[in-house]
Amino acid sequence: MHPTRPPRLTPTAATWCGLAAATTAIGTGHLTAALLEPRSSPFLAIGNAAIDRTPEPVKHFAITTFGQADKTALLTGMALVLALLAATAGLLSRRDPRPGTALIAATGLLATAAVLSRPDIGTAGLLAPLVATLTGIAAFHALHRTAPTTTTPPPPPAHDPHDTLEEPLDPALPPETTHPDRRRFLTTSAAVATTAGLTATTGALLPGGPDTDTARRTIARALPPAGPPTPGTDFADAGTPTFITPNDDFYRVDTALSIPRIDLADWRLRVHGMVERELDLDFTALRRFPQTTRTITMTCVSNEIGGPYTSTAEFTGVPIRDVLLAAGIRPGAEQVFSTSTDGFTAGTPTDALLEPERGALLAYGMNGQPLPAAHGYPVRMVTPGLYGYVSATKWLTDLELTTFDKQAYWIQRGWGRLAPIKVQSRIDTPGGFGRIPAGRTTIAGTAWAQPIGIERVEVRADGGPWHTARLSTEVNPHTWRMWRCELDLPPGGHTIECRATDHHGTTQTPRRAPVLPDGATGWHSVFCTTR
Ligand SMILES: Nc1nc2c(c(=O)[nH]1)N[C@H]1C(S)=C(S)[C@@H](COP(=O)(O)O)O[C@H]1N2
Ligand SMILES: [Mo]
Repeated sequence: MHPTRPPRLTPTAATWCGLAAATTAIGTGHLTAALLEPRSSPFLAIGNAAIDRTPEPVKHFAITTFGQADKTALLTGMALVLALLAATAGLLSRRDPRPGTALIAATGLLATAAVLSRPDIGTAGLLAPLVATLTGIAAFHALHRTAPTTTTPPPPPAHDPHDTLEEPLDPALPPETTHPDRRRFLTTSAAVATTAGLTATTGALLPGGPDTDTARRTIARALPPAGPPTPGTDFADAGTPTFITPNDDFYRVDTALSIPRIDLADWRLRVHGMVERELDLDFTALRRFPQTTRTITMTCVSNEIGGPYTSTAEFTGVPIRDVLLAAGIRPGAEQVFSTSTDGFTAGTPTDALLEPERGALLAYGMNGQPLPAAHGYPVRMVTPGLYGYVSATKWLTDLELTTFDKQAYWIQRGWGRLAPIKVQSRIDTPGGFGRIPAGRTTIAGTAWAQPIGIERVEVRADGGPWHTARLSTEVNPHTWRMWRCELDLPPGGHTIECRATDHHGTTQTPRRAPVLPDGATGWHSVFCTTR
């Protein structure tokens, strides 16, 4: 009699055990986090840790390729990797649940480490990854015990049927799938799948954070209402953006996978380091400084030539300068090192923040509304003329006056320490590879050169003479200007180019440079066909 081989789970059953257990773990972990401390979600913490550790070129690729959807892309990728891990855990455990259990536990440990690496997370944050790991293992065992098994050894490797250590198949022993307790397996599966589905959806649907509505109304009362659009400040009818970007359309770039939710009552701004006296301001104390509203165009260093990462809003807040002067700056404090609740940091030259005409703000209002959560609620920095990564920390809680020895988030990753915005212009219409009627054609677009301001924009077709474009009314040198120009285009293919000049006479260079390390240069060109 042939020795009977120990029963093994069928591959399908093994894969199902792994996948169902992993989904349960993710669901219960996410729900526990949503109830206790949203930032401790194991799934999101792994994603955040991945963002912080992603090599710079990949991160840049993600921002420019997926744009505002970069986070969805990351989460989808993570879900795929986790599904693969889960299936592996199942398939490794066809004979014995221990290898899969070990893999789930190891992933749980990884998630715990990821949660702990988030700033500002107390020990309560440990509960979510713990619950996830334990429920994952429990579900795995419950399913594994009742799953259908087979006594058939795996077929010998296809490449050489003789090169195998497996004993030959006994023709007297036909492949046989045994299912000791089909009913229990089905009920367990249904229970596990329901738990996974319910916890994941509830976790995702819970607001996951403090109720900010009342606080938002308080802030809203302090804000000047957004004024009517100033006539002549854009050529939206010709295809440019509107001069003021509605909050919902304002570009968003940050490393936060889940948007930090801050309770205004808990919010503090600490000003410390090389100062005469430390400040610890709550929102009421911040509001005692004089309030101002300034129209500012923000620009991201990751904006490619012709790219969309620039927007304009009326920001309301208090001048950073006033707050810094209240703290008293000691000599040698080269930079103001700002920190957000989610651990992002930026270093802004102290001198830039002290220039009265630059007018950097600690902003809490945006276009007459309290700052939207995605744009830094309750308080963020906005500094005209500097790219956002060195000057626009959202969810701000800490300003430290220090030297440039201390390196902020993107500086550690190879980006430039000083990041003045470069003079730029962009063609908004016609769009690239557009087909338009031949003859008189309107070319229109956007130009910016904060904090100096746009003096002139020129346009040309097919390398011909430059034509000076008509500019929209200048609101202030810290904002973009729209331009338009009529060109005669005969039928055929045309390359349109534009270049801007700032009020100091600096003209945008044609030399192409990538966004790394301190912002792209070059002329934007679009190719269109006229008929
Ligand atoms: N906390 C935090 N603040 C941040 C960032 C971030 O990743 N985290 N990104 C910065 C960058 S690179 C830019 S360009 C601006 C973008 O601000 P917005 O998303 O409101 O447009 O925010 C800055 N402030
Ligand atoms: Mo940015």
